[in-house]
Order: sequence, then C-alpha cells, then structure tokens
Amino acid sequence: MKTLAAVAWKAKEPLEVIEVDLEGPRAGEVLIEMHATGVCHTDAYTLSGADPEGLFPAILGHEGAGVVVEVGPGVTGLEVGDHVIPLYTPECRQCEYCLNPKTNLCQSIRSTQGAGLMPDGTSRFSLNGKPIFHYMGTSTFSQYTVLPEIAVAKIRKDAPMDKVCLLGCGVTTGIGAVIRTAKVEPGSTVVVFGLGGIGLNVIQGAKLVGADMIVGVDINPAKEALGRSFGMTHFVNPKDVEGDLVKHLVDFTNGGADYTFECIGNVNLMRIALECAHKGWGESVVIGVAGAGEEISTRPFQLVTGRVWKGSAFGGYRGRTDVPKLVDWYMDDKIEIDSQVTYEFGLKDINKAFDMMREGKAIRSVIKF
Ligand code: NAD
Ligand code: AHE
Ligand code: ZN
Repeated sequence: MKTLAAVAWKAKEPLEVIEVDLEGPRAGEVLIEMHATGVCHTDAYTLSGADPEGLFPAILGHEGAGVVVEVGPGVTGLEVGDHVIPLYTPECRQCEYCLNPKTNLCQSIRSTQGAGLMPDGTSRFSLNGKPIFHYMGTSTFSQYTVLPEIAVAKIRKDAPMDKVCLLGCGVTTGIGAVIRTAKVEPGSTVVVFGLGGIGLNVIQGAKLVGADMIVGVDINPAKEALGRSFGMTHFVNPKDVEGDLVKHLVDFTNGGADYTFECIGNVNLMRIALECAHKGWGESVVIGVAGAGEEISTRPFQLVTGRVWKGSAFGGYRGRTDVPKLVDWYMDDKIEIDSQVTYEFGLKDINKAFDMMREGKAIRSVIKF
C-alpha cells in the first residue's frame, strides 16, 4: 500500500513529506493507522546526527496513537478497530528481562529495532524499491505504520488520541521516573533540570506523590510559569546564579535534594544533578539522552558518600501493562495532558514542530493526521 510519511533522508536536513510504499503486516505484526503523534526531543536528537544508532533514510516518530486496521497471521491480542499506542519499549512477557521485575527493558527485539528493522530483519517501508528504515520500532511520522504485536498497548476507545499520544513517551517517561524509578516519597525535596516535555511531567509526578519542595532549573525564563502550573514550587535560572550552581542548589535545598532528575541530555548538568543530591541518601536520575562520544564523570567520593546515580527509560513502565492504566489516570483527571499540547500541525507542516521545539516555544507539538 501507499502511505504519506515524513522521511528523514539525511541528518540535519528537514523531513520530506512524501508518499512511500508500505508492506502489510507479517506474522505477529499489525498495521496501524496513526491518528496523532507528538514530536519528542529524541526525534530531534536523532535527526541532529548525534545518535550512534541513527540511520538514514528513516521515518522517525515514537509518541503516537492510532487504530489497528489489519492484523498479520498469529496475532492473538489485538483486533481490527482496537485503539492503540505504539511502544518503543516492547513487552514480550517472555524474555529474561520481562521475567525480571527489576527492569522494563524488554530485549526480545532490541537488536533489530536498533538496526531500523522489523524483528525478521527487513523493513516494511520503501521507495522505488529501496528500503527506508524504521525508527525506535515505531515510525509514527507516517499515516500508516507496522508494529510487532508485543510493541503495542491497547487502550480504551473513548480516550482522545490527540492527547493520549503523549503517553507514548513524554508523559509516561516523566511520571514514571518519579513513581517507578526513583520511588519519590511524600515530603521529598526534588530538583528537576530541564522543563520540557519530560521535566514538566517529572514535576507533575513529584506533585502527585506529595513532594514538598519541587525546584525547576531551566535557562529559558518562560519555563517558570509553565513549571509552576504543573506544581513546581521554586525556579532557578542558572544564568542568574553567580558562582557555583551545585553550591547554590545545595544551599537552596538545605543540604541537597532527596531526588534530582536530569531531563536535558547535557552531561555537565548530569554531574551537577548528581552533586546537588543530598549527602548520604540523595538519588539522581538521568533521563536525558546524550550524543555519541559524550560521557559522564564525577569524583567517586560523591558516590562513596551516599549519593546514588541511576537512569530511567520510558519511566520504568512496561507499556502493554501500564500505559492503559495511565490512560485511565488521564481520563479520571488524575494527570494533566491537554495543556502540554502547545501546537497542532498537519503532517505536511511537521518541520514547524521541530522549529517550535528548537525555539523553546513548545512543550509538545502534536501532528494530527
Ligand atoms: P525539550 O527540548 O522539550 O526540553 C528540554 C529543556 O531543557 C528545555 O526547556 C530547555 O530550555 C532546557 N535546557 C536546555 N539546555 C539547558 C541548560 N543548559 N540548562 C538548563 N536547562 C536547559 O526536551 P524533552 O522532550 O523534554 O526531552 C528531554 C531529554 O529527555 C532529551 O534528551 C530527550 O532525548 C530525553 N528523553 C529521554 C527519555 C527516556 O526514556 N530516558 C524519554 C524521552 C526523552
Ligand atoms: N539510540 C539512542 C538511544 C537513546 C535512548 O536512550 N533512548 C531511550 C528512549 S528516548 C525516548 O524519547 C531508551 O528507551 N533507551 C533504551 C534503549 O534500549 O534504547 C542512543 O543514544 O544510543
Ligand atoms: Zn521520546
């Protein structure tokens, strides 16, 4: 079949919206008609050329929602008409990782997914007979996309797809990092670095669990009002801080934060986030993604004296099990999503969504098909 898709031909170049060929679902796969997709910073990161797994040409996008329109042979858990959210972290429920409650990182298809291919080692997308790579196993910047059944969360049909698509990445990642990964306790002091689509949801999660002091750190002053609307209690703009940012934040939080979250992808800030965690017990969670060749460092003394450094992917959530519950939370007004959709564009204007992100104007732009 033909599908309209935004193709990333090369790093650093705008996407081209064109019709490409899409082969239907093979065994264990489903064809999804996308209704909406968010644009996450990770899409821009891969398009920048900094992603060591970045492949071109590819169809990017990993924060979508849509409807199953065809099922391949052997599919048992999904049927035509199901409303779904594609998962870049699948959940096969059988691999060593899925059987270990300590992780959400199902590895059953990770190697082909990282190579831009479906689990059988081929691509469903092509143009003029030349394959186009999948991205993060999801490729949501396409009117139609094919996914393995194990990488699809079935959600309720009354949830608006142009909002709950953000549960495909940003909202789930931020809230889960607080609840699942860090397990922040009521009364905690939390510092959040970077108040974009991820950081604002860390703030939302921290408020949800009853944190007392929620400090947001961002160089964009416009983020202060946004952060406060999600529950941030204090704002620090590093540009206004004279001297050492770690010392400033440690003093500001009376000795350091119980939990800190890096939501930017800047290795210098990852170090600062660790070092402003409280001596003896502070935990720092890396969420931001840093480019090829970048490394984090600190004095081992920081860890010897009780700080803990950890990371979080997709908020530690298991998509098929947990995403439908998060959709319920949204429908029950337990979590806020609507105000995170700053802009809506048609697919043909998808490059504007990247511009809005780069200019710091969007929490999230949503593409509606
Ligand atoms: P975003 O672009 O929406 O937000 C980034 C924020 O960081 C912006 O508000 C920006 O002003 C701020 N910022 C930039 N440089 C800064 C600096 N030097 N000091 C303070 N603030 C600064 O990005 P996003 O979509 O929220 O994604 C954030 C990061 O999280 C990215 O690295 C993304 O790739 C990553 N991410 C990781 C996961 C995961 O599962 N681990 C999931 C989604 C996104
Ligand atoms: N190919 C990238 C991977 C970057 C990365 O860490 N991705 C996150 C999701 S970001 C969503 O916006 C993730 O889930 N990682 C786990 C995994 O298995 O990729 C790189 O930098 O190498
Ligand atoms: Zn993302």
